[in-house]
Amino acid sequence: MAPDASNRITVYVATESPFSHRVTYALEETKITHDPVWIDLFNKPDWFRQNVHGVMKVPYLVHGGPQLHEDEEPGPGSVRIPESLIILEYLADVFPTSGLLPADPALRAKARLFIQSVETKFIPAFVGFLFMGAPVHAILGAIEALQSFLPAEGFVLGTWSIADATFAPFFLRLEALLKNGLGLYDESAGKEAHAALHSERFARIQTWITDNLARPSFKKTWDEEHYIQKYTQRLDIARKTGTFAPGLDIPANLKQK
Ligand SMILES: N[C@@H](CCC(=O)N[C@@H](CS)C(=O)NCC(=O)O)C(=O)O
Repeated sequence: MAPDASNRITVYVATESPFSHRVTYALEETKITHDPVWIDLFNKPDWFRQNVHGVMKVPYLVHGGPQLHEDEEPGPGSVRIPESLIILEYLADVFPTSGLLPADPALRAKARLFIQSVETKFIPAFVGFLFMGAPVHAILGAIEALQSFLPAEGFVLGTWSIADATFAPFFLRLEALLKNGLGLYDESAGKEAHAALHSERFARIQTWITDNLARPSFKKTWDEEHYIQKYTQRLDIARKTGTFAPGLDIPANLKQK
């Protein structure tokens, strides 16, 4: 799906960022032509703050105008959108036949309920478990709640939609971190979480993630080895500075873990 030369889509994204991955996965899935600009989160360029997005967070979408050089300021007529979920909904609105969201209002409502559960239950539990010493049952409970949305087979709505794109990047990152023992949780809690996720209790979510991984769009946008390398780097910095990301300070007693 190609926008004309004067109506480009630019996405500012970072390879390791699960929020960015939501957007790159969805864009690849629909084959909407887009120009990615890769931001190094360890060394955010000044032009990103000055010319593009003062808040300096990714993902960030610019729609409209000609193709941008990476440090160029978007033109005044372009649409500029932060926040991964708002970007996904915007793309679904602008490209209604792209398969991002079905037309059926009941299915759209189900997608939004799933997304709300990802945002309000899973993400706080994910951050709590990985960085704050929260108990393992909270994250497992949040994943179980998401699993309960899944039909007997296929994706959240049966066919693939942005609902799947909101959660798969996080679930795979969690699996990769647990497998590698990375995070500020106790070793025993990590092993418990990993074993539980591979038990019968989570069999359905495992087939769902396998189905996501099998999609060319997901394969193209996910590099586990690269993610682990970036995450290890970030964890080292967090242990030294006490901050994992802007607004995410880690408790002093967990820094040695
Ligand atoms: N709620 C935002 C969260 C975006 C976010 O926190 N992005 C992180 C990367 S995963 C970021 O840009 N952090 C800035 C930094 O690490 O300096 C969304 O859904 O897009």
